[in-house]
Amino acid sequence: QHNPHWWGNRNTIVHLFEWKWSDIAQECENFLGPRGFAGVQVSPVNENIIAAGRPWWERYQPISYKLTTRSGNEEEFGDMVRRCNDVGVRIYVDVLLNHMSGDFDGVAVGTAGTEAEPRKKSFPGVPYTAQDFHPTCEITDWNDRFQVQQCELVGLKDLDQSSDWVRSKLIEFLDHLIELGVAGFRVDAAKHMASEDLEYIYSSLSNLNIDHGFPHNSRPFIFQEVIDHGHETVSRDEYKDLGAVTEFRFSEEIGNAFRGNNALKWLQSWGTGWGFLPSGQALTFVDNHDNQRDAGAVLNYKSPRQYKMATAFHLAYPYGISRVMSSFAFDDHDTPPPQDAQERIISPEFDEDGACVNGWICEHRWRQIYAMVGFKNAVRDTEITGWWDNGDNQISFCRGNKGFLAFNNNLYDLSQDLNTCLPAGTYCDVISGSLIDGSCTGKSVTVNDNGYGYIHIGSDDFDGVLALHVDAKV
Ligand code: QV4
Repeated sequence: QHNPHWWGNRNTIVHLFEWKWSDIAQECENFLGPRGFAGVQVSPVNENIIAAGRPWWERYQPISYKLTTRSGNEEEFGDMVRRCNDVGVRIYVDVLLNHMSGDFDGVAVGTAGTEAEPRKKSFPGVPYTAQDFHPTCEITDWNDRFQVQQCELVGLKDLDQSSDWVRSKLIEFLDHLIELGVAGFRVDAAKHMASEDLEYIYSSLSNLNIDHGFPHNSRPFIFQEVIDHGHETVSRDEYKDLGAVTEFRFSEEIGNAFRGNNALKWLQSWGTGWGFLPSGQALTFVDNHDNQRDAGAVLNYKSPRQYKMATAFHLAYPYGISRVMSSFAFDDHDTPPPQDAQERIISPEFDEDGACVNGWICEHRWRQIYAMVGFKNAVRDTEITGWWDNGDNQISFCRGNKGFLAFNNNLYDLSQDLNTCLPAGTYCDVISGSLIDGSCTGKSVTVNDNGYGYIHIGSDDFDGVLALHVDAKV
């Protein structure tokens, strides 16, 4: 179930982390559809515990499968899915099949008002009782398959997916979302469930809803969160044939390269040449909602220059199923999403350039990022050709004769004639500006009859990347 069911030539998924359903519906109509985004990964939709201070991660602690959270209720969710599908933007839901909530003193009340007693493994809203869970134990050895798959991930009550009852409740939940028109699922903590159990669940799901424009017999797209740095006992390979798998090494290595820990020239063999999963099985990202919060190699919005370069490379190099992150500002692991005094999530607000201003970062609205979403659509189905590098941190390449990219991550200028592979003409660099009413607000590059153009990226230019494509010809 590897087909994301994209519409037309679209290519890129955006994770609108913690957004409300009504805001996503508007974003599909006003921004994502017009800009050519293919789909949205939304935060968990089912009822969760209420944690003090409302950290984002409370949504990873389910209480029931009622579709009421701080993002909205079932009616708002259904309205969002329909409106996004109407403008060719697919919805993928982050689903928690591995566990319910962690310990909570006394009776917990969820976001839909349902009561549960997590310590007793009692979730009457489903209902689940203690017999539906694995016995409690802690994961201390991440290379012990039993512990990883049958003990509790950070104390979250671990469902037994081999049980018929648990399977039936999970399938019912997912089928309900399919009925509402979603195109697929991000499966949280997939590594913590046996692949045979997941195979049973995925293959039991309904086909996608034809009333939402999906062709007959379309299978739900599945992408599974499996963190595999390369030497894990429970490996990505056990899951990759069931659906796509998050390729965490992509995120780590692209961060390393654009932080300057690894010369960009080595990116020539990017993808399977680096030991990553086959392209059609890899869900790729520069950062996700977890690893953007960890220190280390991974880049996030707090290093904007390198982040934009890494994202440009991610979207320009033909490898993987691409997802871009759209964050809210955070100081630490527990920072809640932008909320008001009553702890209701607030809607994003935009300045005159369309950038978010009130605590939402909205990387997907940064010109350098949405322009690359357009680039990826424009060059779809072309190969990498004409690779050039300076033996260090300056590189360029073509996507067939439809697009050209150059990067400068050296501390000196890139200034020379390079093969852009493009038809002769003048092109607008969609990173430094935009093509508006036929004129370019940023750098322009004139390509001669041999496909060569003079490329300049100063070491102190605002951005270290330049991108040309056939849909932005002056
Ligand atoms: C605490 C202690 C535990 C103790 C437990 C006992 O830390 O040691 O066992 O109490 O009750 C929150 C708190 C965490 C707390 C836990 C249970 O942060 O301190 O445990 O709740 O009360 C998100 C957050 C977690 C959060 C969790 C549930 O990241 O911090 O835990 O939601 O709210 C591995 C997995 C991978 C996983 C990744 C984080 O292989 O699958 O760790 N990633 C996914 C999601 C992630 C989510 C979960 C899994 C859980 O992407 O966002 O965790 O659904 O790599």
